[in-house]
Amino acid sequence: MSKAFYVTTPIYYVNDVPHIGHAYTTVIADFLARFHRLDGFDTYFLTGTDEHGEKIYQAAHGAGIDPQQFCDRISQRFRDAWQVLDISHDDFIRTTEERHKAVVRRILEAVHAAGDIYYDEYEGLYCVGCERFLTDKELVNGQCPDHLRAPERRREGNYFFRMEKYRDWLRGYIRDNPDFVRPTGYRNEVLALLGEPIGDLSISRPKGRVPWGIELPWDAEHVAYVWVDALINYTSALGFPDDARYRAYWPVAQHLIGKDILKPHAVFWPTVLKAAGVPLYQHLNVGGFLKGHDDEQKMSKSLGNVIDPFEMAEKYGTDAVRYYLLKDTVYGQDSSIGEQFLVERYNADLANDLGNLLSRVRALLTRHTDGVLPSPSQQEADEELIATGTALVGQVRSLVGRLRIFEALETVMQFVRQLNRYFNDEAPWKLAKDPDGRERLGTVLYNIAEGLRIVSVLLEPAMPSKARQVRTDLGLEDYTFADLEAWGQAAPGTKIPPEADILFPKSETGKPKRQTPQTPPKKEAPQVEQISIEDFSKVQLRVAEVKAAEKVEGADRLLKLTLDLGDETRTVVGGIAQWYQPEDLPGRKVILVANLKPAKLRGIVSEGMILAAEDGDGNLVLVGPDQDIATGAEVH
Ligand code: ME8
Repeated sequence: MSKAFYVTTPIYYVNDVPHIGHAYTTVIADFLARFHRLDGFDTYFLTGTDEHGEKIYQAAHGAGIDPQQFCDRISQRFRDAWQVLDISHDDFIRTTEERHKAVVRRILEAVHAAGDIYYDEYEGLYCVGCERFLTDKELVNGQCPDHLRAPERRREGNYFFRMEKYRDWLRGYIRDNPDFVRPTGYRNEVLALLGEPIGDLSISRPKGRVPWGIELPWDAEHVAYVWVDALINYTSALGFPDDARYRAYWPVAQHLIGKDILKPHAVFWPTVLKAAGVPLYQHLNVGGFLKGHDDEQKMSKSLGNVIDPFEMAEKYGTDAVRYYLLKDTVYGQDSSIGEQFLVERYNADLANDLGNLLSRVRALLTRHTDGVLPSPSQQEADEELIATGTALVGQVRSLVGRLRIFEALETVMQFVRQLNRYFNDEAPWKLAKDPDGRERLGTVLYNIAEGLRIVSVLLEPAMPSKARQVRTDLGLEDYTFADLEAWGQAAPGTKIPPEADILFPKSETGKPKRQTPQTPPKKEAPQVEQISIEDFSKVQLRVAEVKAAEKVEGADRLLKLTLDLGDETRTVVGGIAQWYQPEDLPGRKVILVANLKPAKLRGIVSEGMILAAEDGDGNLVLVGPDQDIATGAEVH
């Protein structure tokens, strides 16, 4: 294999257990690794845990256990977490492993030998959360903006790396290599940082204060500063400098990080590599933060605003969580996430657009072609579908190459929607009833199955097991991206299995068990009385947040809701029990007709009415604000 791909995640600190932020970066790395494997790249994917330093030492102390035992325990939790999320890493490095320590010593030796290390006294503001000295400029109201704590003033004897010496060189390198740090916003941030003196970097801690680290090769009274120790993992895991993996993968190394650790990766790491005479990595890919829907801050355990990805995986399935994280965030930018949005994405893209199409085509194949993929005879009406389907892999490849992951997935989902339109336009269920329609029926069903084959391979990096299920349900095997450029590779004559589980069962989500929302059948237009704007203005509509919901005893259709309007709380009874589970409603914003005369329903006084839309089959969907807005807001 000639093409190689090497992707790394940050190695996560073991003072915290795995959370959604870790999961996010790791899922993106896994997506890229799986994508490149399917695209014929010799791929290596590294993750791991960062186990030295003051923060970990303090955490182990706090837990009252030996630091190594503490690290073993939490590191294992990361491994377990990655198993739950179906992460396909090739290696998991721990900085307390001997293979890592040896490389740290070797690289520090090289920098020392180059004359770039000296000893000095240092005084500065240290943030233990960041494990680094912060400059005055980095503080917001005297606090570290990431950890919301004031740093400590410290003075101690440290070894220093002559980082400032490499500033001009690094600035030139980043200017000449526009893709070295991406997206561009972060590249500009680094260039701005390098526009002013960056000083030298303290690379050691006296063992008397921080005993938990790797001893410096030339002074056993000091241990390596945790960031220098940690960054070196990207090379130690490859068996730097002699292993074949190092030679194969290091030249194409791509790091994935969150924006919180830009400076160590974009400034400390390249300058240390340069001083040690080691070539630089190829790309630094910087992701934004995930935030809870109303949060300004990133999610983190210490800030107490965490959504648990493992709980979500249990509830909605691993692939749904992976898909959501990849599809509803813009890589490089901050994104708001929440369970409600996950459910919406699940229902719209996965259960409806993809899952329903698969089950509809399977049902027709089973009923009308003996469960066998027919041999197609294409017509002009099929050309557009075939052209889009075969162009897809190229488009997706180009988008993923530029880390536009959500757009890549959206391009695939657009094709899924095109397949749905084709299905509806060609109406195979009607063709089945027409004695002259058999051949056309076969072609239409074949094309949908073939389209789903292409879709399944392109979705596999995001949803490995559901994508395979799409193929298994159609009797198809695995493919690579090379098999997606020509239409017709699903072999006619393939037998589909008679039974299959529903791909994305709606009931799993605890949400309405509606079928695909379809345009309501056109009814005779009812005679609707026109009203004036004055009439309408009599109706007071307000945004309300559901605080609690429960079933009304003895009434199958009714739910009793407690609504918050900001300035008051209301009880409202609504006929939505068939479509909504009570536990799914709290936190949801709805529109309330606030000045409706109270009415008694089943002994409960209902103080208003919530709005819902109804389709031709009598299914109800709650109406809510398009974006988050203050509770109590008036609707005009
Ligand atoms: O910084 N949104 O480890 P760490 C998105 N050990 N990503 C988030 C996030 C959020 N709310 N919170 C965390 C360290 N992350 C060092 C790294 S590497 C040589 C050493 C992700 O456990 C994001 O990728 O604090 C961030 O960079 C990383 O977790 C920090 O993990």
